[in-house]
Amino acid sequence: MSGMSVREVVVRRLNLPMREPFETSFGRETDKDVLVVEVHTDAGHIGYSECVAMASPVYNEETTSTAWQMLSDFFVNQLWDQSFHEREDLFLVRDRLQPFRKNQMAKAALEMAVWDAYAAEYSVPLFELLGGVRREVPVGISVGIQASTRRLIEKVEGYLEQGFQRVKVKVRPGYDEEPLSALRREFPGLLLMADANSAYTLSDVPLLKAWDRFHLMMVEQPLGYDDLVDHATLQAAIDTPVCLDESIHSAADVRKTAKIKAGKVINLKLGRVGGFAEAIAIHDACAEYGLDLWCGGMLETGIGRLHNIAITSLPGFNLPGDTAPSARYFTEDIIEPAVEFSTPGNLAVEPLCGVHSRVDRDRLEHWTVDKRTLRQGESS
Ligand code: OSB
Ligand code: MG
Repeated sequence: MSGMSVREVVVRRLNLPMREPFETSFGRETDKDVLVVEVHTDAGHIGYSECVAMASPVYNEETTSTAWQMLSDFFVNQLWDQSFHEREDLFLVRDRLQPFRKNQMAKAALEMAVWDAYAAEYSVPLFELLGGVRREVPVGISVGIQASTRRLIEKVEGYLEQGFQRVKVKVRPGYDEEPLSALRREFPGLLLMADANSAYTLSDVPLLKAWDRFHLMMVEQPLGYDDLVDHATLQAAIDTPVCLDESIHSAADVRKTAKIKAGKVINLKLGRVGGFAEAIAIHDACAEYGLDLWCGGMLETGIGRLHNIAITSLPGFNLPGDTAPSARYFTEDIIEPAVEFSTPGNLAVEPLCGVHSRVDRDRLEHWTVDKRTLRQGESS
């Protein structure tokens, strides 16, 4: 057999309405401006992935538009002379994209679509291809900033009734102690955590130290998005475990985190780390250094959601992730059936040979606002 090769790549831009706005310390998202990548193989299979870059560069430096441009101008071209026989060959996609600096979300979109296509071409469940073992994974919920504490309590009550296994609240200076103490008062035994999306600085150490009284599972990315050193200073000063999100792009970052004790927990996002190959390396590094690990989210459509579930099946993911069911985000997802709880608070890891069988092509087409097909030899 000559192995899998790629015939063409289709990049789509979608505009998908969200059920409700999601507010963080860096802004408010009301609809999804998102790329979906399709990798078409010579044998006629299609691998899918979602690019989690946001409309504006507020979480990281990428945007939907820059990802579109990186893919069309630089990344897709790297696939034409590659062929994929064994699982090991899939790691070469990451290696080929590595000389280009940053833009991990754009790289991840292409890399994951190749893994997804390989799973389809060789009829192997994607979660097994990744090294997964778990068949059901626990999930928590990430709750955006709310208009009032009363509203927050109501929302959390509803989520707990649905079965979510832990609650993460978004915080920022001025919206922190009040919601956290209200939640702790209302739900004494709740697995509760806070995500600051880099909204604090070292001058807030006394404030963050005072949060020890809330017994949070962790505080996520309290300090600079590009920092590890100050997080180490903070971690030494507080009892609450520090979790890193924005600061982690590679297994090397995980090693540095462990070395200087910048945190005790890693939030892994496939897009932020450049895709599946690096995610596996990060998983292994967390096990090696004894860091806790869970899978974060970027308000994904069903395509990204199914990939998050697949990676979470690896044995080292030891805390509930942010990958909630589709209905938390969309009235109508672009996959059918949507992601739903298998049992309250848990998602089944289905043995999907790539996500193609779940993609609703009509809905995908319906929400597509722009589309570009790239083929070998055709200039962009
Ligand atoms: O920091 O984890 C984050 C959403 C968009 C950008 C950044 C983050 C988030 C979330 C939501 O917290 C996670 C989800 O429900 O997908
Ligand atoms: Mg976060």
